[in-house]
Amino acid sequence: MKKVALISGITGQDGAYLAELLLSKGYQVHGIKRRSSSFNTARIDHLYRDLHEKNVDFFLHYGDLTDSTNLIRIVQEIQPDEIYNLAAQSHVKVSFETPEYTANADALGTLRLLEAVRILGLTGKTKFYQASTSELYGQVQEIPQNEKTPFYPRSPYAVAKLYAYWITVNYREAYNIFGCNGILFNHESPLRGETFVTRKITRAVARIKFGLQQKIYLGNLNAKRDWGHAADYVEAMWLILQQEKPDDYVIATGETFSVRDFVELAFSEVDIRIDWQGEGLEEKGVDKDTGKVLVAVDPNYFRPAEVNFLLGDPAKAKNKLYWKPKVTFKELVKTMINADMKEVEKSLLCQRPGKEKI
Ligand code: NDP
Ligand code: GDR
Repeated sequence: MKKVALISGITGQDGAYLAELLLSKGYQVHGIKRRSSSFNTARIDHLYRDLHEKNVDFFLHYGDLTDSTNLIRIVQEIQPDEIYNLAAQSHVKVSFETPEYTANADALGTLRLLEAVRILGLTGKTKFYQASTSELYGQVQEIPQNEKTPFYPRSPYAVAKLYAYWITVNYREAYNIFGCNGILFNHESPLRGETFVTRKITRAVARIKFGLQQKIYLGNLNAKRDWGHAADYVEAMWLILQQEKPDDYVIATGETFSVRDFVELAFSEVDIRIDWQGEGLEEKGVDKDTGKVLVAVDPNYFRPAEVNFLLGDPAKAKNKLYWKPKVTFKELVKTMINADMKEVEKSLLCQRPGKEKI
């Protein structure tokens, strides 16, 4: 019998990598997707099979984490062995503008899924993975951050995720659910949403290189993050649910870099060297060879409360899960730049008359 997994947030970055991983391991994979007026399945279209074909192992269900009855019905129908709760309003800055919705989807959404498992009497069968986050550490209380570091969330997103973290722990203790938190530090990839800082930078660098954009506006260049590759991190999610006992794990690289470092490295991948001039709001990134301003600071991208520094300690994951990240920071930046350079090239070819149509 194939193992059955249900992934909420399957249309997102992590959902796409995780679905691919679980299919490669022989799982039957079900995903929850939201109804949208435009296509929202671009990241998983390559996994989709016509349901009339034989031996289809990939299924999508319409649903939403704000709709309990829908979640109960899906869980009842699928009877999953494993649930990966990846769905969330995941943008920290946006959560300051939509705090109530973020709490509803990210905090109560987690409760709704856990309740579905409990109400349906699946606590002994269904394992539950919660997508917890390094944002829980917020205003960091110790360096580096591990599973015992106190939390101090700094955004409506992080506060909602704090509830989700503890309700997962609570259902484990109260009802014996195999519920686990993966406290994942930032992880990126060519599939990263375009408004997160890494992808925003790599897209802009590619467009600037091809002359489609003059410069990029960013917020806090000093923020430091522990950045890994999403493909490595979904492997950790799976490992967390394969252990004998449910537990919580920090997943990180153990290295931290600033947004400025990321910008510099991204430009250097396309042979542009950046010189930093000025300070604070006046800081600019200038092309060393041409003198053109390529990076400027726009305070609109500042957050009402910022998380300035994150650095994870993945020792527990290394010792217990035998997990370690494969992709280095430099390789991550290179992979993302190469992918965005190809995207821009492709879009340019499509526009030029007389060129081969793609
Ligand atoms: P994305 O933003 O790429 O994906 C989020 C997914 O959640 C999308 O499929 C989105 O659907 C779906 N979603 C949003 N709201 C709802 C809702 N109300 N009901 C159902 N589905 C919904 O996030 P990532 O893949 O990067 O992250 C996955 C999870 O891990 C998130 O919970 C995030 O908060 C968390 N996390 C991410 C980290 C990272 O660095 N990437 C680090 C730590 C935690 P749609 O496509 O329709 O928008
Ligand atoms: P983060 O990711 O908030 O860490 O949350 P994001 O890439 O949005 O920001 C990282 C840091 O870069 C600074 N920054 C900017 N950020 C954005 N988005 N746009 C800008 O122009 C910009 N300029 C500077 C930010 O201020 C911040 O300090 C991500 C999400 O995936 C969460 O869901 C997840 O939980 C955490 O990572 C771990």
